[in-house]
Amino acid sequence: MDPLAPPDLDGDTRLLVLTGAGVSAESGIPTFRDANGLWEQHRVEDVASPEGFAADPALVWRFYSLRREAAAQIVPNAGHAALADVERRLGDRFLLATQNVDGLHRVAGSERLVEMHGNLFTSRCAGCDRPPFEDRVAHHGTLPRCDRCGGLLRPHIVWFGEALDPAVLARIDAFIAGCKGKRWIFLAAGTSGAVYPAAGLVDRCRRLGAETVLVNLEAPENVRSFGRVVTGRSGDVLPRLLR
Ligand code: BV8
Ligand code: ZN
Repeated sequence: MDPLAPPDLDGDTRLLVLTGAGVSAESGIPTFRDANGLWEQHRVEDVASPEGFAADPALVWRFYSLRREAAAQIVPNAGHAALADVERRLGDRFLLATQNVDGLHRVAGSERLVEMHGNLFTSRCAGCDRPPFEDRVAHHGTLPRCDRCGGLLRPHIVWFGEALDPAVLARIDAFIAGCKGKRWIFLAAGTSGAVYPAAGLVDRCRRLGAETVLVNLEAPENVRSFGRVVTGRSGDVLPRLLR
């Protein structure tokens, strides 16, 4: 069998996609857990947790400001484009849940998209409940403060130990509920399956009858949960698999 034979997406088949840092790696954004990944230079607890932010908000703002500046120079790759194309073909039979915070899926044209872990170019106030707002500024040195309450601004990112946005989880749950009794596929691309609740999606979808496909550079922690594994670079594999 052709390892890149496209899954049958005709008729009424639904497709739920989960992407991770490996999809953006092809655009030049470092992943988290690969060699010289982001977590090699920083302890997760120091830069991606509420405790870390409370202890040293300047360090956290430096970490996210550097990523904000780097991501602003990056363009989507063929993997992002392939996902935007298949969304146009499937319409409401498609949903993309990304763990990535770099915004590249939206730049590539994805609209049926939920950002599970937030967005690099959005900030919110840690001191009041003003709505999150677009913020492309790199805050080096000075700590940005809310012009309403004077509280500290923070990146609108889901840190470890923080709950995901209930609205995001509700959109994923609604899509999965809509697949009941239908033929559907869960496709994960470029993710190490290390972070929950995102990493738990494959088992949940498989138990509910989905075909499960993984596109990854190497076998991740939860590789055994997938019915089909296509090893390779997401920028090469996704355009061919989803053609
Ligand atoms: C929560 C923001 C509860 C930071 C991130 C069970 C249930 C619920 C929670 C937990 C649980 N068990 C443990 C927990 C706690 C924790 C967790 O999962 N810890 C892990 C480490 C064990 N989970 C949480 O804290 C979550 N919160 O559930 O809270 C709660 C409930 C109610 C009330 C209060 C609390 C929050 C998790 C979100 C954390 N934030 N991001 C930031 O981005 O700055 S997670 C972070 O890791 C990124 O978002 C990233 O997307 C994510 C996963 O990493 P990957 O995307 O997979 O990237 P990685 O580098 O790991 O892997 C890349 C893969 O790509 C590799 O496999 C590589 O081989 C491959 N690859 C590389 N290049 C390519 C490629 N593949 C293809 N092509 C290529 N070219
Ligand atoms: Zn405020």
